[in-house]
Amino acid sequence: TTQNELKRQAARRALDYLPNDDYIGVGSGSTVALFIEELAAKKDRVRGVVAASLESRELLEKLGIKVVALADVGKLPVYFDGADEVNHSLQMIKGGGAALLGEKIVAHASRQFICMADESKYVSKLGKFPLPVEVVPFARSWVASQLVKLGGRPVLRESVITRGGHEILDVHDLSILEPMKLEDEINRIPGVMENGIFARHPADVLVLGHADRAEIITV
Ligand code: DER
Repeated sequence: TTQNELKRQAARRALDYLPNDDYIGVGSGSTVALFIEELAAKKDRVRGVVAASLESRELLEKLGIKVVALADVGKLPVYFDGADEVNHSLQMIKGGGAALLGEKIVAHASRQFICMADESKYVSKLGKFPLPVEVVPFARSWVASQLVKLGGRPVLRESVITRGGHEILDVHDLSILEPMKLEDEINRIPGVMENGIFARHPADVLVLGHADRAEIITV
């Protein structure tokens, strides 16, 4: 079974959480792309979709699924997104797709967060995946020095400017023992726009793709 089949397994099962005739939010990545493809067959059940990333918005529009702005819908009942890592408390590291600022905003504007991932993303401790940190470009070097003090090894993600006009530092070698504390600590560094630790607002449900089936994990 290829990783893509595991992702599709999770994406298909995540669709069971689609509300009837309501708005939903979606994030970014290849698993979400599979979810959007599966969603197209049920698009008349969806009143509108808030896309947290430009790539997802383009895919939704290509498939004729109605896209709406967060400002027009306020609170969303449910948000569907992938993750780079998710631990057993359903706290996540996200940002592999450089859309973490939009994703954290729409996730917080949603009542329920359904995370969909292939089994390789499920870990006991976060931090093997380098932590994406979105920074204001002119502050980049100073922020990097502060992240080194936290025990990280920041690497600038080459030729990436985010939707908000910022850069991404991928921080290696962090041992993330207290995800919530580190999420807040990094966001307090002046020049940091957002970071990829989703611990304050973990997922409510994890749909984990396995070869033979999708597993539902809640905390
Ligand atoms: O960038 C993100 O947060 C994405 O959700 C990413 O973490 C998941 O990407 P994948 O589904 O392609 O593995």
